[in-house]
Amino acid sequence: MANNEQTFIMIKPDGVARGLVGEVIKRFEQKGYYLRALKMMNVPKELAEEHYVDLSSKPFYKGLVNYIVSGPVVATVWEGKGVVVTGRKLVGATNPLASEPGSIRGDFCIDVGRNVIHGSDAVESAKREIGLWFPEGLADNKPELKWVYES
Ligand code: DGT
Ligand code: DGI
Repeated sequence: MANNEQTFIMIKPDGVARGLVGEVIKRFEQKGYYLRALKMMNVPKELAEEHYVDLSSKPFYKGLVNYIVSGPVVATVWEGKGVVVTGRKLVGATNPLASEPGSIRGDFCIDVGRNVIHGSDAVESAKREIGLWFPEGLADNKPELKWVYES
C-alpha cells in the first residue's frame, strides 16, 4: 500500500464558524497523516456545483450548494498509507446520527445538512477533488516520515 496516497478533506462553513478547524487537523495529524496542502477560501458557486455534480439530481442539491458557499471553508489535502478509507473513518458516516462516537461527525454534529466536514470516498474521487480544489497543484513540501512508516 502506498505511503503517498492522498485524500481531499474540507472543513465546511459550519465547521469553520464553530471553530473546529484545529480539532479536525489535530485528529488527522495525531493519526500520523501528513498535511500536504491547506487553504481557507470562499467557494465560488460553480466550484461547489462541480464538486457535488454527482448529487445534482437530488432534492437537497440546491441547499447543499448554498450551504457550501455560505461562508469560508478550509480545503486540505492529507497524505499517507490508506488515508482515503481511514480518513472516511475519522470523518464518520454521512448522517451524523449514524456516525460512531469518536468520529468527527459522530462527536460534533447532528444534521446531515450541517455535517461539518467532507472527505473523499475513494482514491479516484480524491484525485478528481484535489484537481478541482487545488488547480494550481501542490507544493513539493514533504519531509521524511521515518517515525510514521517502517519503510
Ligand atoms: P501485541 O502487539 O504484542 O499485543 O501482540 P498482537 O497479538 O497484537 O500482535 P502479533 O502477535 O500479531 O504481533 C506481535 C508484535 O509483532 C506486534 O506488537 C507488532 C509486531 N508485528 C506484527 N506484525 C508485524 C509486521 O508485519 N512487521 C513488524 N515490523 N512488526 C510486526
Ligand atoms: O461523502 P459524504 O459527504 O459523506 O456523503 P455524500 O457524498 O453522499 O453526500 C454529500 C453531502 O450531501 C453530505 O455531506 C450531506 C449532503 N446530503 C447527503 N444526503 C443528504 C444530504 N443532505 C440532506 N439535506 N439530505 C440528505 O438526505
